Amino acid sequence: MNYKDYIKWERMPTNWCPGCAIGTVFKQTAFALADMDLAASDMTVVSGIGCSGRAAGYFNVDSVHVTHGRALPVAEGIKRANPKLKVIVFSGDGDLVGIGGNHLIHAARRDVDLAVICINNATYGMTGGQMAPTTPTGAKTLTSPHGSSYAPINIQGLITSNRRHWFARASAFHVAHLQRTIREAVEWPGFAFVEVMAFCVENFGRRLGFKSGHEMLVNLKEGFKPRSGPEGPLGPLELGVVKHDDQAS
Ligand SMILES: Cc1ncc(C[n+]2csc(CCOP(=O)(O)OP(=O)(O)O)c2C)c(N)n1
Repeated sequence: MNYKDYIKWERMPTNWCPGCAIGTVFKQTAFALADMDLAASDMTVVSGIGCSGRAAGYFNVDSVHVTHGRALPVAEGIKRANPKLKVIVFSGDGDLVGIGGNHLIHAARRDVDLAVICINNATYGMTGGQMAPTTPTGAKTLTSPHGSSYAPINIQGLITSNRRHWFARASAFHVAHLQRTIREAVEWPGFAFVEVMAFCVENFGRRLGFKSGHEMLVNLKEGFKPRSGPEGPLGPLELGVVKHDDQAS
């Protein structure tokens, strides 16, 4: 199949702002699905609420756009009802890690066979750029005008605290790596979580002094690098995969 087959063209253009990172991740997901030649009838996409969550309506497959924070339990229900389906969750950090955080802990702990693509723009983008659990310390947001005084949640630590786990960090700039990572996540038989480092120019980036999506892309390019060592946890600015399969040995 061609990547264009996975997109609902009649819904274009998307409601994402010019320069938004979500479109890039959406397109790389379509590329990865085409690379796997996955039939639309063999997969489904589930999204929660938020700008990232709008993606469910743009994939040309059966998909569900569910209430805020509830993408994982709905995805799990679909997987349990039809285990042959590849179930992909495409949603934001606020949805998956903030309001849906408890579902995340337990879906990962139970190793539910889902591929989760989390757009981490470090804010609640759709509602105006409030501080999220992923917001870096010191970052100015709508609700932390003097800078966040909290440490961001350690998503990698949370996922990899489970004996069997698959966690990846990718970025909206490093697209070849992102596409390979999404493919590996969909193929992994268990809970696979891709943290995609992204950005929100309109509701977050401008407060930080960025003038365009391009400037924020350059920031990702300069900030994040592929992991330097082959094993072990990723450093905070490293991209790569951390996995452990205790069923394989
Ligand atoms: C139960 C509930 N609480 C709050 C909201 C308001 N709300 C809508 S989108 C959103 C933030 C989504 O943030 P994120 O998942 O990071 O997605 P982004 O928009 O940044 O892509 C919030 C808080 C809601 N719709 N429902």
